[in-house]
Amino acid sequence: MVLAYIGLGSNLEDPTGQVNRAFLELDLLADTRLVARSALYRSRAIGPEQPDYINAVAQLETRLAPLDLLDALQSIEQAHRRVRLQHWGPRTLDLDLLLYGHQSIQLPRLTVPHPYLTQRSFVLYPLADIDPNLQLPDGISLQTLLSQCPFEGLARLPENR
Ligand code: A4P
Ligand code: MG
Repeated sequence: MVLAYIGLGSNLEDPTGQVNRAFLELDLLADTRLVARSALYRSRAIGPEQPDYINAVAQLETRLAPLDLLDALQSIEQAHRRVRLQHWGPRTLDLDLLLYGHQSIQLPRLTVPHPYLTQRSFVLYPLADIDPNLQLPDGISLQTLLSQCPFEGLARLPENR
């Protein structure tokens, strides 16, 4: 069993509903259990001009190998009828594999930790909801990353929305 963290993001077609459904779908994956979920955050989009995102993080316990987990995440994205039109463009659902245990993975299809994790407030603050004492595979602590990453552009939504 490995603990994995998934970043969820949506900015089209009822983003809050997309993200809440994705949490349920993650829990239903084979050999996988949703252990914890962060609050939902509204965040200003990075990239081209587009609507605000709803972002969150899920903590999973899984027996799936990293590439099998990536396949599973992409099949959930497909089920949300995501269309890839533009790099960093708007999307109904984006699922990023942020962390997979303490492993560093460099494969053509998969880089873990996720390359932008360390700079993105909409990933770091939700991660801290789940485990404020988290450490990355290279030994850097989440608290250090948070101290370098302003909360700017982010709003934590009240529960049950
Ligand atoms: N891939 C490699 N490593 C990973 C990983 N750790 N997790 C590959 C997931 N996928 C990974 O991804 C392209 C390819 O990356 C996949 O086929 C997979 O093999 P994609 O999701 O098709 O493309 P993308 O999402 O457009 O590009 P990218 O670089 O993944 O963008 P991001 O980093 O996901 O950024 N602003 C706000 N406020 N909130 C957001 O959530 N998201 C984005 C997208 C831009 N701006 C945002 C947000
Ligand atoms: Mg992505």
